[in-house]
Amino acid sequence: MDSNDAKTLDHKLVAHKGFYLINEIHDPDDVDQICNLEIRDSDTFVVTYPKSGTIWMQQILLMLKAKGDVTAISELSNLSNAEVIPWIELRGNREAFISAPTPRQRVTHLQYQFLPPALSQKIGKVIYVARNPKDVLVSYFHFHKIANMLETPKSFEDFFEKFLRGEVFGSSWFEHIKTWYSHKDEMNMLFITYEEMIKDLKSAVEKISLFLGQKLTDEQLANVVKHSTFNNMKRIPQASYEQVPEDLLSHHLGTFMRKGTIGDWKNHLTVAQSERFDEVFLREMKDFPFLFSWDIEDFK
Ligand code: PPS
Repeated sequence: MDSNDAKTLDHKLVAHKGFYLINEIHDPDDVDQICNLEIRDSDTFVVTYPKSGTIWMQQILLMLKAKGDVTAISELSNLSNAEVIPWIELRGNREAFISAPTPRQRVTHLQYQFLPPALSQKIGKVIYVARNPKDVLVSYFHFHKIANMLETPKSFEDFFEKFLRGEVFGSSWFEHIKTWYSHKDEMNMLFITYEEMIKDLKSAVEKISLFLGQKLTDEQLANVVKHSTFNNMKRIPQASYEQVPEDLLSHHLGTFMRKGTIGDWKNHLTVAQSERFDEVFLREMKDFPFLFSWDIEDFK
């Protein structure tokens, strides 16, 4: 057995109520308690399927809160973005949420069923960030190569099949988006896409600030945009995840901030894989009232 096999055997997913969690960093009993949390109107949950723009949204929310003043996170704070806007499902984070000061902002990859039902009574806010699933698949494949809590993919082909079967943390991309979207009108939900953020970050940031009721001047909004671009985020260690300890992320094997674009799937999927993906997509998403962007050229 080589070291790669050992890693594959050691880091397994755990199926919990039809949803895959990561053994090492999630506790199913704790995750079950999340739905009992008391929600305030001022709470915001950013909901994403993995690799859809979570850390980008963390940065935008933090910059909005700081009214565009990047020194608030880059020089003054030694806390990473993940510590300021943490994942609610990580071990220990649920309890910290209870005593956290208002406004509480959290991110989550969980399915709808695990979140407090109060969200469906329009208490608190939800920002759902969606990304075209071919790019999610590719980003997730590369992330599996650097994330030590996840199985190292045997090959792209193998990961492709696992993703389509939903045998990854987050389970099925299709179920995740369809379930959350089906509850959209019951919630205070902003549904936004990674692609529209790429296309016009300024409009996206304005939309988010309006949704959160945060009033910023044009200059402050311009600064939020400036410090949330891919290239600028890369330079902020708190935002780019380069501070994550090496035992969790093998930084020498790749970066969290990898490509940050639309259509990288074209460099990975064969024509046959793309056609198979399209078949599944058409079957699964036929009633979904939304069109995705698959190519950066769509915006040129
Ligand atoms: S995770 O692990 O689920 O929290 O990952 P997540 O943050 O959801 O997604 C990571 C991908 O988002 C890209 N990213 C960005 N793209 C454009 N602009 C900005 N500012 C930005 N910040 C993060 C990141 O590069 C990952 O995508 P890929 O395709 O791998 O580059």
